[in-house]
Amino acid sequence: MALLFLSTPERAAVWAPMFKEAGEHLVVGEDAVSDPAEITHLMCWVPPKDLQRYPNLKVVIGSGAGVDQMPRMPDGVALVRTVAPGIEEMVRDWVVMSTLMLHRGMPQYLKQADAGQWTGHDVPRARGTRVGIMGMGRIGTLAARTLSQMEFDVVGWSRSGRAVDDFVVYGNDGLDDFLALSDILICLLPLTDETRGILNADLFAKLPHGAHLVHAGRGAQLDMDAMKQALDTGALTSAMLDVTNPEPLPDTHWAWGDPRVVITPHIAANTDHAEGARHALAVVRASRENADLPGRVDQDRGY
Ligand code: NDP
Ligand code: OXD
Repeated sequence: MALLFLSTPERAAVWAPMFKEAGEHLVVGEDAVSDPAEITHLMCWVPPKDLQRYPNLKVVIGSGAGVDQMPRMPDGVALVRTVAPGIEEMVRDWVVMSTLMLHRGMPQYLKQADAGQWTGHDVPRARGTRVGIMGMGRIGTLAARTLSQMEFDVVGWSRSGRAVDDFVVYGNDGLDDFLALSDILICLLPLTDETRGILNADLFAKLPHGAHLVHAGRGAQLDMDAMKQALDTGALTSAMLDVTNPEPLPDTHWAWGDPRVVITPHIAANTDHAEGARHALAVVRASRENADLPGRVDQDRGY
């Protein structure tokens, strides 16, 4: 049983001693594979094309929380995403920062700062401001908890509508009701066939007029031109994007120069090397014991 590691040398330098200490076999890079039959696990962002080369491969571990870049695995090969508290806490922090920035009018103050303009505007309260979170999974739940502690009125939306703590969570058929309650809309959805392009003109029209958008899911969920139109009509007031469509965003793209839009280059989180290794070791142990694999992806659902 061995895990084939296809990632950066910096990450390998952390993983190798941890695997050694755990008594697990780590093979760094395909060139180091002496016997393809011993490879049972593979860790990568995107796998090599020829997975048939590894006849005993059981599990592919994606190095991030999202796995939309992964192809469908061959029969008998499970797909797992990295589940690490650091990723979830970092995205939560980015979402809370962005929500506060939009709520307190920071795009406008940044524009004023450029012009050296000292002008105050109304100061809104969190209490009474409604925040809607699309995707009440691991990260959405963390964000909901923190924002509700800050007195925002938080509601959620998910595929199942599954209850989370005391939050009202709408299911698929409650999307319109959920959107009507979202003064600030936060997207933390995985990218699947169902969520591709979901942030579009139709959706923006169903938000309270002048709503704000916080997007940390995946770029392909957002129709950037529809967002511009919504900003121009006032349907949207401002947006914070950690993910864009396309990615990277070309330097000539209109959104870079638009003071209503603040962009960060997909940096809400990264995977802490040691946490990633601990997760991979837990996956290796679970598969040896035929137990549930932590972070297992339902490949039919796509997340
Ligand atoms: P989870 O799998 O824990 O949660 C996903 C949530 O989305 C669930 O609540 C799920 O519903 C819901 N969902 C999925 N499909 C649909 C749909 N069609 N309609 C409505 N709801 C849906 O994922 P995480 O919280 O860990 O991560 C979410 C995403 O965040 C990742 O997939 C990734 O794209 C993004 N991400 C971005 C990062 C960044 O740096 N910007 C870093 C890390 C993650 P249900 O509860 O019913 O299953
Ligand atoms: C991830 C990401 O999915 O960085 O982990 O977006």
